[in-house]
Amino acid sequence: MQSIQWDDAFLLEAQLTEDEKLVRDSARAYCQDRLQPRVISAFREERFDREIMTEMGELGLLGPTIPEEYGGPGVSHVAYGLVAREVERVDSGYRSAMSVQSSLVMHPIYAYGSEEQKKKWLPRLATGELIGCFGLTEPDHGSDPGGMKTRATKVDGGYLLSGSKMWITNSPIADLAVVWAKSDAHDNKIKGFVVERGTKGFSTPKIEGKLSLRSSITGEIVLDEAFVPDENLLPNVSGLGGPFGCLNKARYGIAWGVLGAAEFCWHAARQYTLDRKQFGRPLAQTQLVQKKLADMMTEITLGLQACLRVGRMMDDGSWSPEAISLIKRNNCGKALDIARVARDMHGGNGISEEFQVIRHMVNLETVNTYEGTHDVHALILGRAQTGLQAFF
Ligand code: TGC
Ligand code: FAD
Repeated sequence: MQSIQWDDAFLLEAQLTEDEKLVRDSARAYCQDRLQPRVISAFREERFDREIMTEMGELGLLGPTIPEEYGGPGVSHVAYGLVAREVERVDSGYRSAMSVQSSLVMHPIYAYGSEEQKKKWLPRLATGELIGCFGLTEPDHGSDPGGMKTRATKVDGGYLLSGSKMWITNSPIADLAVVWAKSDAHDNKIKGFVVERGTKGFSTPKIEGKLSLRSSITGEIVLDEAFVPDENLLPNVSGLGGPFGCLNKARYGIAWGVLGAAEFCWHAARQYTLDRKQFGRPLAQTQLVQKKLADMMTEITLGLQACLRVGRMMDDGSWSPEAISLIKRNNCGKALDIARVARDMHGGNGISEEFQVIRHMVNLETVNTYEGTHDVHALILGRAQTGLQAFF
């Protein structure tokens, strides 16, 4: 028997390999030393600093699971999750930039691209020299991407892409966009295209005025007969399984990431209530506060253990998309609840940028929505156990 380690009750640390701990430690040092000092002003000014991508690239944080021959470090899915947790401990917006590049841009090029495409783009995406974005959602098709209107019309030597994508992380600063469109040359099936900056008819207006995820840049993708050459079609995938294959990876990273944000809020609430006295004693010495701290400790401990389990399943090939939906949904919902309660436990200070919990709280509203809303993942889990489709 041992006495409990309050911030690691199930000894997650002891379940990691030495390599995973090394990756995590280097990510943690970078995030605390370089990202944390920037984030309050970045959020206030709605600013994403472009150099963050090259800094992350130098440390091997972009495309962590991509093999070395294509410029990635080729580490485990668990290591990738640990990186997401450290980045999101600082801010969900920075984790967004990292996970879009890794899971939604590098992964599809790696998994569905030709050898030439992998060699051409992956090493430069891994260093952060190139930034990518992922265009699936449209103004009228969010939870139901299968209804997308964006079309690829076959012409001599390539395709003309027309349509628009909405709410696209990184699009205003992206050098290339992985765009999903229905192709007339492929029985109207969904195909993936890499659209390069500078293409005529391709523009990426910024979406202004977000009150959540303000340290991440978000935009549209507008395609007005944008010509994409044949060699930019991702040849090895067709149908919705293409984008969903990428979402599996990104949703998995998010499940770890949000617990980093939740841990920040939990630790902040614990310290604040230890320090703050009302009615002559620390707030932490009241039953209501201890119950809240106990709930935070429980949900975070359980959530991390679930992430580790699914990460090991991804590494040994026994995972399922529904297992990822389960942790994405659970951990986002729990992290959002924890952030809201931590905000409350800070009293008036809880609304100040200085204490940071409200920034995590409003960020987590987005994370609970993107990559499949909380309720859409419930429908995925409902279908998995009943065999009945309840989306429509
Ligand atoms: P459904 O009939 O379920 O499936 C159609 C085809 O897709 C395949 N599939 C999957 N394949 C791999 N992994 C998965 N997770 C898959 N889910 C489905 C499926 O096998 C089928 O293949 P085939 O060959 O038989 O055709 O499709 P549906 O139209 O009924 O879909 C329903 C639903 C709700 C599950 C789905 O559309 C959904 O998940 N909606 C949520 C949309 C979403 O997550 N969008 C994310 C946009 S990207 C984003 O938010 C990035 S934010 C990034 C950041 O900043 O961090
Ligand atoms: P809707 O689908 O209109 O949903 C609205 C509400 O209806 C939700 O509560 C939902 O749960 C509910 N609902 C929907 N269908 C059902 C149903 N059948 N039954 C019951 N309830 C239902 N997309 C990308 O492609 N790339 C990106 O990089 C990207 N980045 C994003 C960044 C930000 C900051 C944000 C906010 C979004 C981003 N998205 C991105 C889009 C995101 O994935 C979508 O917002 C999300 O999938 C939900 O789609 P929607 O906004 O159209 O909402």
